[in-house]
Amino acid sequence: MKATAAASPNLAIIKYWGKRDELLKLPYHDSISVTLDKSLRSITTVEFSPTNKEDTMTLDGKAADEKEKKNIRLVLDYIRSKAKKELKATIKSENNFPKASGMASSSSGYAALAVAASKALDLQLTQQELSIAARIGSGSACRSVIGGFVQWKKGNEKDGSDSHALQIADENHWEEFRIVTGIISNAPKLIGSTEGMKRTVETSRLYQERLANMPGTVSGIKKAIIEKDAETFFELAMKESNSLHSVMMDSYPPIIYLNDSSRQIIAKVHQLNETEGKTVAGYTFDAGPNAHIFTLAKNENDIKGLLNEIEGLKGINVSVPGKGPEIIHD
Ligand code: 2P0
Repeated sequence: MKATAAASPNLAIIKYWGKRDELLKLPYHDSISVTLDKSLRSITTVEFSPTNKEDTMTLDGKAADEKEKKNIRLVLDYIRSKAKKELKATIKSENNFPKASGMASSSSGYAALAVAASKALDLQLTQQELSIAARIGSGSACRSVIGGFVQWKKGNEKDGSDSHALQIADENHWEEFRIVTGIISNAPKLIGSTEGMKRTVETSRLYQERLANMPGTVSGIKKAIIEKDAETFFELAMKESNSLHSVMMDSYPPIIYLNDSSRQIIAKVHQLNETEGKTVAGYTFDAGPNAHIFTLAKNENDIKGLLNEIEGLKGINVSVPGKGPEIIHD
C-alpha cells in the first residue's frame, strides 16, 4: 500500500484569485496554466498502513506545518472515501527544485500527493477525480494533474464535483514556447495567497469588473494557444497579469507583490516589443515579484539579456511545457 508519484508545478496564464468556497477551494472563475517540464518536480511517497495511528507528513525533510497538515488530510480523506478505507498514511515529499527557482511547490506537491495516494490504495480514479483530489489540497494543484496547456473549469456545483482541470493542448503542441523566469526574491510572501484572495473578494470593487471580463479573457487565451498565435498570446497574458495586480492593489489594505525590479522588467519587455515592432514576449507575475516571461525559443537570449540588466536579479530559469504526473517505480 505504498506508491511514489512525481508532478511538476504549473504557471498560471489566467490567474486563479478568489474562492467561492474556502474549504473546497472552488474558484469564482476559470483559470488557464502551463504545466512545466520535469526539471522542476515534487516527488511524493504515500504509504498506508494499519499500524499507523495518524497521518504523518514530512516535506523536504521537515514536519509539515498546521495549514499543510490540514490540506494534506483533506486530500487523503477524499481518496480514503473513494477507496472506502480508513487507513492512516505516512507521507514524504521532496522537491527537486529549490525555493530559489522562483516557483512555488504547492501545485506540484498536492498533485503528486493525489496521484501517489490513489495509486497506493489501488484506486482507478479518472483524471478529473485526481484533479478534484489535488484541488482540495490547493486550488492551483488541480491544474498540475495534467500536462501541457490546461484549463481549470470553475464548475457550478456546490460540492465541487464539476470544478476540475481539462487539457487544452499537450506538452508537444507548441515546441518553440519558452518560459523564462527572472528570480527577484526567494523570501516568503508577505501575504499568503489564501488570505490575499479573500481580502480581494471582500474589499475590491474592481474585482467585479475582472469577473465580468473573464469569459472573454479565457476564450481569447484559449484560442491563441490552440492557434499558436504568439503575439496575441503574449499581449493577453500581460493584460491578464496586470488585471490581477490591479485588483490586488484595489484591495484594502492593498496587496502589493511587485517591487521596483518587477516594474523595471515590465518596462523593458514593452521597450523590447516596441523596438522589435511586434509583441515578441509577455510577462506574468503571481503572488510575488518574480517575473515569468513567455517568449519563443528564438527570443530566449534577448530575454535573458534583458533580465541580466535588472538590478537585484538573483537568477534565471528557463522552462518548457511538460507532462502530467507519473508514477515512479523503485
Ligand atoms: C494561480 N495563484 O493561478 C494563482 C496566481 C497565485 C497567483 O494559485 O488557497 O496556493 O491553496 O487554493 O493554489 C496561489 O493559490 O491557493 C495561486 P489555495 P493556491 O496560480
